Amino acid sequence: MFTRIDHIGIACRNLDEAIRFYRETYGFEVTHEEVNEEQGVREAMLRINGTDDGGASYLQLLEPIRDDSPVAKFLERHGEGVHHIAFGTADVAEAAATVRERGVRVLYETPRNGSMGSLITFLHPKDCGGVLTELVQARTDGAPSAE
Ligand code: MC0
Repeated sequence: MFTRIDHIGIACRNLDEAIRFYRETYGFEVTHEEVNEEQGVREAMLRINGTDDGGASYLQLLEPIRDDSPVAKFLERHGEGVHHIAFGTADVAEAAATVRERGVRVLYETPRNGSMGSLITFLHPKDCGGVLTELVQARTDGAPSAE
């Protein structure tokens, strides 16, 4: 069902400072930046490695653009740090249905738009041992846009 770690999402208060840390400390470069209005974030994707399913694994740095967004609430409660993990799949709707059948709450009825044209959904952290978990169908997996 899942074929890679698609990304690890990291909540930060200042995206430019976080990007600088990852570049100057580890040499990771930003391969993509965008604003996702629906999710309330400005984000940067740092490609770490390719994966044998033809996709890639990234670090995703997330800065909130609204005080009522999930990342803003997380920062207020927990401070900066790992916000979620994301598994890559060739079919996010099918993977979500399978996980739902196994008793985990899927947060979206239908997949929404994620980074770089991907389709995404989230699993409730309280059903996943305290880990907010995202499922990602990358555009390279043949994902159509949710719009
Ligand atoms: C909240 N909780 C978390 C958590 N966020 N636990 C682990 N990791 C997180 N990231 C816990 C809280 O501590 C709390 O537990 C309980 O969940 C309820 O949290 P809340 O913030 O009071 O309440 P809700 O229900 O309003 O929100 C939680 C929920 C929300 C997970 C449903 O954050 C959500 O819908 N997240 C999915 C969307 C998202 O995170 N988007 C941002 C990334 P206690 O024990 O204190 O009650 S966007 C993204 O990543 C995109 C662009 C992409 O990848 O392409």
